[in-house]
Formats: sequence, structure tokens, C-alpha cells
Amino acid sequence: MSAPQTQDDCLFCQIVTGSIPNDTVVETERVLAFRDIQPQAPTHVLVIPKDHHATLAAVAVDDPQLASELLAVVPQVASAEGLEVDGYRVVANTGTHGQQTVHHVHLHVLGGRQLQWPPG
Ligand code: DGP
Repeated sequence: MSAPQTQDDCLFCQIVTGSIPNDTVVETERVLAFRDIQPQAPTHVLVIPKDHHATLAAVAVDDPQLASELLAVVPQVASAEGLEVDGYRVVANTGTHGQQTVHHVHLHVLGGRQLQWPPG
């Protein structure tokens, strides 16, 4: 397995390399899913590629196979967390209006309670 392509100044790359600890839920060769440090629901897991890509659009264009692997981990998280029966939400905050605060693409998987819609 080749080393992930990481950026030194990226928080989630530091999680990938292990310099910042995380609570892992699912891990594959190229994808890591770990608990959000500020959970907004009983289950709040972030799914990230180990390689650095800033946004979902970037990974979809630069490495569509990796984007597919990222999506494939979502049902694995749902299964591991027992979310399949009642459902869950997948969110990819993107850019300023999307309120993306960490510029390493991540899917939020939220569940374990009745979520509201629309979001703020
Ligand atoms: P977003 O706003 O969509 O960019 O989400 C970034 C998420 O990252 C936010 O829900 C909080 C989470 N987060 C920030 N720092 C850490 C950290 O050091 N560890 C973990 N597990 N999550 C973090």
C-alpha cells in the first residue's frame, strides 16, 4: 500500500497519519471513518479519503475511483452504527456558503435521532 498523499497543514491529514488521535469506526485501504469531535447527533461520523482533496468536487474530478470508495464506506458506517432501519443523513459541506471549516473532503454521517429539515 502506498503512503497517502497528505498535506502537513491539514487537520484531517494529521488524523490520517496518526499525529492527531481519532475514534475510528471503519477503515479501508484508502478511506477512514471516525467520530466527529463535536457530535450533532447520537451518531456523527466523518468519512474521509486518506489522500488530501479539498472538496467533494475535487476528489470526484481528480480521482473518481476514490470518490466511489468514499461513498461505499457510508453504508458500512450505517451498518456498524445500527442506522439502517431508522435511516440517517449524509452531508458534504462545501465552501464558504456550505460552511466547510476543514478543507479536506469529508462526508458527515448523522443518525440516531429524528433529524429536521430544512437545515439552517
Ligand atoms: P465541516 O464544518 O463540514 O468542515 O466539518 C468539520 C467537522 O470536523 C466538524 O463537525 C468538527 C470536526 N472536527 C474538527 N476538528 C476535529 C478533530 O480534531 N477531530 C475530530 N474527530 N473531528 C474534528
